[in-house]
Amino acid sequence: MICRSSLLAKSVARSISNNGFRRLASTKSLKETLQEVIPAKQEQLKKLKAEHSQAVVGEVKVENILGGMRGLKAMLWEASVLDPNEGIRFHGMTIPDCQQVLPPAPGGKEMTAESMLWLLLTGKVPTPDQSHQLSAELAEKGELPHFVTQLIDSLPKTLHPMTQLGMGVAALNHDSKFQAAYERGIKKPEYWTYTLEDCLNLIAKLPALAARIYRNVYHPERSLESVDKNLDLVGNYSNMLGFGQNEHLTEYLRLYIALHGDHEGGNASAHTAHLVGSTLSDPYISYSAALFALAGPLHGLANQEVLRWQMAMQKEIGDNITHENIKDYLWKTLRSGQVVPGYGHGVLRNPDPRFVALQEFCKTRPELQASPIIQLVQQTAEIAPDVLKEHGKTKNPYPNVDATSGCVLYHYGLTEFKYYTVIFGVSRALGALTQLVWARALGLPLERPKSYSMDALQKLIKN
Ligand code: FAM
Repeated sequence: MICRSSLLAKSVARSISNNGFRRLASTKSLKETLQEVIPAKQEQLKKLKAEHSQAVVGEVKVENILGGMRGLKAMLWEASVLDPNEGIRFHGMTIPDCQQVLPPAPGGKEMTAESMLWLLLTGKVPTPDQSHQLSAELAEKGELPHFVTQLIDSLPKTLHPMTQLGMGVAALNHDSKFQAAYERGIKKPEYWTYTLEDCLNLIAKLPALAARIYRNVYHPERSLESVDKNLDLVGNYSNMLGFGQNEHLTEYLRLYIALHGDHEGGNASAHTAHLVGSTLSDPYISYSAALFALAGPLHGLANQEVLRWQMAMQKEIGDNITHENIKDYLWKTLRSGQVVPGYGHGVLRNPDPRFVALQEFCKTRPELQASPIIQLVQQTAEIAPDVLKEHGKTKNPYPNVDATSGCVLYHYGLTEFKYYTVIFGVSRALGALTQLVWARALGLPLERPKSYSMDALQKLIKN
């Protein structure tokens, strides 16, 4: 299977290349590949500044200022761009493109987190060898320092797993190469190499950290597997969570983590990482801050909320699941002033292609098709858009990725839904940390938008 999928990845990547769309990376290492692509991007930025600094790409309306900056074109983000109608593209590639060409883990079918990370960082499709070498490099760096395991083990198990994750990630900055180099007084063009080192080190350690939190909070009686040098990042994560024998769940996690890796820059977690990183904070504390943005119910916590809500619906409806019953429950949620979790989006105006990709995964597995909670999620997704349209507030009445991400975990036995946002946090590191490398490579400045009070705004409008 691995040979077939490797060959497929190579041939598809070449055909994409022939369309002038994407180039298969050479045999170079990740750092060498980056070294190769950075000068052209630096040149592009220089040209943009020199030739187009005064070009107008949009306008700022009062509604943007009052409306959480929705829709403002005000951020540079290299790895992905989100189109309101068609969804996310990673360096121009859609999710199905990525599923076709990004190398899977040995014996698996779904793209690995490493191959997605390589694409996000370099804009190139890695060869299977490159992806596996990156897996080996990450596994080599994967164990946690003793003081972090002590810190995590000392936390009360009643502390939310996301708070624990953010604390653990922040503590890892003790060993930041970027911070140490900055204190030594390195030059600006060298910033990105130390940032890359920190980012890879952090991504490598996230599975051990996240799995330790899971073990401590939910299964303190279990021993923890150590990092297996022969496994990919997600293979190790699944193994340390205690699901290493469940190949279906491991494959689902691979897909989920890769396609959740980046969603352009304006979402709250990615933006937070960028903002904090723009002060030259190291990647650990920048990403720790991002995790606390992710922990809000309107953002990453939605996946925990969806499952809680769907199970409450299941309990109330019982075995009598009908179109009318689901519709009534949706209205009951809306009339009580709550949002329907898993629906709506700040940018998207169509069903989320990540939702579609996860649904496709479900369709290929009979056990998932037979699962009552997955069936309920699917039925809800058919009914909710019309209800939300009739309700009339939501700009996007369609399901987002979180409408479905948790129910598959639940079916396969990862039933502790308070933990789900941690998995999102492991995933989102791929994109947010990629941008930190690019921000240093391009020498992006401190982020500092201008704010106004309402009085000052009214004065501005009058003038
Ligand atoms: N259910 C009920 N009302 C909703 C709604 C939903 N799913 N989505 C939006 N609305 C309401 C919203 O609260 C707002 O009402 P008010 O005018 O009274 O404040 C109105 O519709 C207009 O909102 P919008 O412009 O359509 O959405 P926003 O850009 O303000 O917010 C979301 C976007 C995602 C925060 C919002 O759709 C929401 O709360 N969805 C439910 C939570 C959720 O699924 N979050 C996960 C998002 C996901 F992509 C992620 O980050 N992982």
